[in-house]
Amino acid sequence: MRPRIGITSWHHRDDEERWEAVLDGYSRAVLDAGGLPLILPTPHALNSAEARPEHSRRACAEPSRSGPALIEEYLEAIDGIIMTGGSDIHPSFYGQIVLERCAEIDEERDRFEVELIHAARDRDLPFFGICRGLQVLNVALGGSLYQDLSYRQGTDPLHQSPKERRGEVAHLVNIAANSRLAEIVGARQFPVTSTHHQIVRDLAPALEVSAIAPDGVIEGVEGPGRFLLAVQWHPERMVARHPEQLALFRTLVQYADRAHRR
Ligand SMILES: [Mn+2]
Repeated sequence: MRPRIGITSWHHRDDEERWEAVLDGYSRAVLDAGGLPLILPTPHALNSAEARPEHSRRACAEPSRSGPALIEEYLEAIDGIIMTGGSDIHPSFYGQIVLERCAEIDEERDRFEVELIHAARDRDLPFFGICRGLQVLNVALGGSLYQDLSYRQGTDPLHQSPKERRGEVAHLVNIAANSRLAEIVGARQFPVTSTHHQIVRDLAPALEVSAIAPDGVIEGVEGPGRFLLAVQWHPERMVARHPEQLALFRTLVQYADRAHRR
């Protein structure tokens, strides 16, 4: 069996219905890299108790403990995780109030993904974060964010590039020597897409910077364990024109394969 890669998903609600979805670039890249993509819906079991008004006023920095059994079942079913892009994590997770330029927030997904990160760390499950996935990883491990790039002096507005959807290059990143990322991509500098409007402020103590933009914005992080890596750009949107980006997915799948066979 191919190594099974869990892919976190986005959900959208209107008055009557709720969708669970994710851009197909993630699952295509996992398939191309030799893995089996499995989309992970945000569990409703985590949400029901939290949805009550008396709970919604509570600081959401305290993660829900109502669904750990379900998260353990998810982790039993997968060998590695891709934490995907999406909306902004609630600033209370890193001790801030919501500022004016903070965008859409999905607290259900925030709670699920923060718990998923801790449970995956307990199992040393291979983890690859993309865009929001990098930000949630940093916050879950004790770091913080700028809620909008305009709140950080000297930040290039190009990070929020309208070309993103077409997978077009927005800026370069410089890769840290001796990092796992440098080993994977075999380069010290390369061009990336960029559509994020939030950026890392304080890096979580367990993480190290592995890629940085010319204006100093953190674009890649990695940490201890079998495989813990995250990037701020969208490799799943780049693989068609920049096949070297597939190496990131291949490496995740290789480590997931070892996890699978342990
Ligand atoms: Mn960027």
